Amino acid sequence: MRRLVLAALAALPLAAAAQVTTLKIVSAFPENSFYVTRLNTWIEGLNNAGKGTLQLNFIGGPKAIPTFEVGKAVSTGVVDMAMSTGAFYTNVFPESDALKLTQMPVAEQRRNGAFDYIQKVWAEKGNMIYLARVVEYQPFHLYLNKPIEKPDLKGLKIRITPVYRDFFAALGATVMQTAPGEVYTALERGVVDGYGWPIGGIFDNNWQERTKFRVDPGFYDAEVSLIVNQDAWKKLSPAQREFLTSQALSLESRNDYWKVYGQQETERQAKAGIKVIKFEGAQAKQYVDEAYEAGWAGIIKVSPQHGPKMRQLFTKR
Ligand code: 173
Repeated sequence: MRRLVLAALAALPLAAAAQVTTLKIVSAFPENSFYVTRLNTWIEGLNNAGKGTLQLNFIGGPKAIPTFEVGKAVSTGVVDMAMSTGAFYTNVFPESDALKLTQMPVAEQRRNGAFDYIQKVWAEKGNMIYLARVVEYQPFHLYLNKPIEKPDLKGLKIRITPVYRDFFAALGATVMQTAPGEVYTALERGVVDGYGWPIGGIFDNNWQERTKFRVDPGFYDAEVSLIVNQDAWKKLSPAQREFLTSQALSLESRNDYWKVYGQQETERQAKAGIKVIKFEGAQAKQYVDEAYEAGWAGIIKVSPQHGPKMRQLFTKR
């Protein structure tokens, strides 16, 4: 009897060691993008700190799971986690694209009820835990190879994702959706006259070689976040959940970095010879106002249930 107890006790540390969980994570952005570089640095730190508890296994980018399939893969548990933007998984639930419209930092969203609301919708409609926003302070811009004199895109073919669809269509553009990985080829072949993208990142895949103009001002705020399959999340122990949350929060708390990155990328674009088409004064205000009007109209149309509440929570008063 005593022997049995001792044997059971001796087995305990082994049982505890067996509690290491490895989660599979993918990126909806290309393997060689700066977003992924930063993600991998974070994963490395997490894996060091999480020895014996929790490990992340980076499976890859769109070569592993295509950009617009990543949300489904997380929702169904094909992978446990992803770094994506909501625009890439409107095929799971359409509210996902609303995160581009937030007008306050995610730290404030965590205080004003916006974050709680996002978590509720993501869990109910996407079977996802919305863990942390890892990109912000990155306005979107329109990049062009043909000049325009006013906010009028008639006769122009523009590469989009759901992020820009309603706004660029409202300005008269013919729109064509592609994943980031297909932008260079579309520009090279002249299939599009321009594209939407945030202020940072166009150099990652050499788009500067095929870009003549950037239109200012920017609009919205690029959102890239970490999402977790809800079933995988529930299987984690409280300690593992706490660890993953604190690691994600640590990355999120360093989002001020994106302000510096935006500055650097603006300068780099100028050095690369990209000219700025700048709307000013009332025209600039009208351009940005129209972006938000068109964006919200699109969200509310597909989600009369959550759109109005999100608009209220996401809009700066
Ligand atoms: O692919 C895109 O243009 C897009 O929707 C996006 C969203 C967030 C960050 C970068 C790009």
